[in-house]
This record gives sequence, C-alpha cells and structure tokens, in this order.
Amino acid sequence: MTKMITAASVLAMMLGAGPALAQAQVMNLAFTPPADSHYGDAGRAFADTIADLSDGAFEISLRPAGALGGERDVIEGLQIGTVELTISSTGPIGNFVPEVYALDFPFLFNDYDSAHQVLDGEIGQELLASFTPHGIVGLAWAENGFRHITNSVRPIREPADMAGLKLRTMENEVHIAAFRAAGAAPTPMSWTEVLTSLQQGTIDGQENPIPIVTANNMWEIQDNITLTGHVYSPAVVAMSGIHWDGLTEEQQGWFVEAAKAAAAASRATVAENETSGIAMMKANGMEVVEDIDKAAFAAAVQPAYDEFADRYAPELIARIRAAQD
Ligand code: EAX
Repeated sequence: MTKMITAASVLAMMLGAGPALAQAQVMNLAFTPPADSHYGDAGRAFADTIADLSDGAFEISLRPAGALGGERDVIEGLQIGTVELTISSTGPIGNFVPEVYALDFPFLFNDYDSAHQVLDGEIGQELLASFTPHGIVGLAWAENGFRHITNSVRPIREPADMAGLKLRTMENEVHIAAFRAAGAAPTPMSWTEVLTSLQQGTIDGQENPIPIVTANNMWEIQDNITLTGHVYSPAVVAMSGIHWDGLTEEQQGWFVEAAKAAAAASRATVAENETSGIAMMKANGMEVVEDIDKAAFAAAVQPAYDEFADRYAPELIARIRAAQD
C-alpha cells in the first residue's frame, strides 16, 4: 500500500498538485577572458552574491571566453536586451558612451591606488551614470589592469623598437592614434580574433594587462613583453537597461551589491597577478623587459593626446589628473 501512496504523491507533484518549485530567473553575464581569469573571479563573486541576496530567485550564468561575442557585440546586446550583463574593458565602450574615452588615455593614471581613488569617487560615479542614456546601466568599476605590450618580433626596449610592428589594439581610436604616433602599425580588432591572428602571424603583437597574458598562456604565441603600463584599463560591470527596468528597486540594489563584489574580486586577482604573473611569464620563457624609460614612451604617444584630448571632455582629463594625489 505504501508504494502505491508514494507513486500517487509523486504523480500529483508532477501534475502540479504539489508545492510549485519556483524557477530561478537565469541571466547571462558575458566576458571575453577565460573563466579562469580576473574577470572569471569577478563573475563568480557576482553570481554568488546574487544567489545569496535573491535566495535563489536569480541565477547568473557565466559566459566566458567570448561565448557571446566580442566586447562591442556584447555592449550592443545589452542595448537591445539579448544579453543581460557583462564585465567589459572600457576600450571599445567609448564608441557607445563617448565620456568613457577619457579613461583609456595613455599614461593618465599614476598607479592602481590612484585609479581606484578616481573611479570610486565622484568622477567614477559620474561616468557610470553616463552609460544610462545609452540603454546600459553602469553598476560598478571592476579592473582589467595596466596594459603592456607583447610581440614576437623583437624585445621592445624603447619606442623606436616598435617601428613597423603590426600591433593589435582595441577598437579605440585614441589607442590606434597612440601606437601610430609611436611608429607602430596599429590594427584594431575584437579580442575574440586576437589569439588566432597571433598564431597565424597576421599581427606581430598586442597589448593587454598581465592577467590577460597569463589567463591565455600567451607565452605559447608571444616571445616578449615590455612592461610599459601605457594605459590603465578599467573594466565596467554593466547591465542591460531593459533588464534593469524589469527589476524592483530592492532587486536593483542586489545587482549593485553584486557588481561591487565583482569589482573587489577583480582588483584582488589583479593585485596578486601583477607579481605572480611576471614570474609565470619568465618561467614560461617570455623575455620580460621591465626597466624602460616610461617618459620616452609617454612622449612617443603624446600626439594622440594632442589629437583627441580636446575632443573627449578635456576638462574631465584635467579633473582626473587633479584627483590623483
Ligand atoms: O576586456 O580586448 C581587450 O584587449 C580587453 O583587454 C580584453 O578583452 C579584456
């Protein structure tokens, strides 16, 4: 008899007579680095925070390694609602939110603490708000890191060593102008094409923070890295405005908290990787050029400043400089 009752109760449940099991609302969080990276750590912190605060009502599905396309594709996806969330470098975002261009100017930030001071203060909050009119909600400032130059032609010890090098840049006209001014041959492309292009030799090198180099085992396809630190690359945690508007005020607070947790996680991984990553690159045979004249590299890219600073909120660049102790 017991077996019959058990089967009946299971059948009743299956037919919906039992307590309905609430289905979690799944949201995609897309990024271009691999899952095992500073962006992956940020994504996991975001997902864990949302699971906790929403008591399982929302589930964040991490979509690493360009699964949903390059950063421009994903930003467009946020705007039309096909993608809910992203962690993205600001490199290509100036094409959508012009104010953000100011953040990616070369040699603008003195160091990590200065960058955090600016982004976590009034200027950073103003810039997050500048996303909203473009259908994107800027939730928090995570971190990609200071960018360095890798290539497989020669060690770059001074700007002249960049002459003629086919260097991939992000789709950012300030970066393109900067490397052109320095004598390189800049080639803008989505990150999703970079590793293949390096393997095929259609480009000689690229520039990215150490965590990107180590997360992608780039010593397998790049012989040299020069620690220019020529650009501080923020990473924004952003949400589709369409999906944001579908949340209650309380739920919106959860997503802001989760974004802050993601930002802290990314910064912690970058801080650790800035030292461990150098040892890893050397251990894997990369020539790491550390001792360079940064002023010479800054002078080499100065024409990009002269060409673009006035176009992209010159007062904002002045404020960013002044806000750094
Ligand atoms: O956001 O495109 C790039 O070089 C970015 O640094 C990378 O996708 C991580």
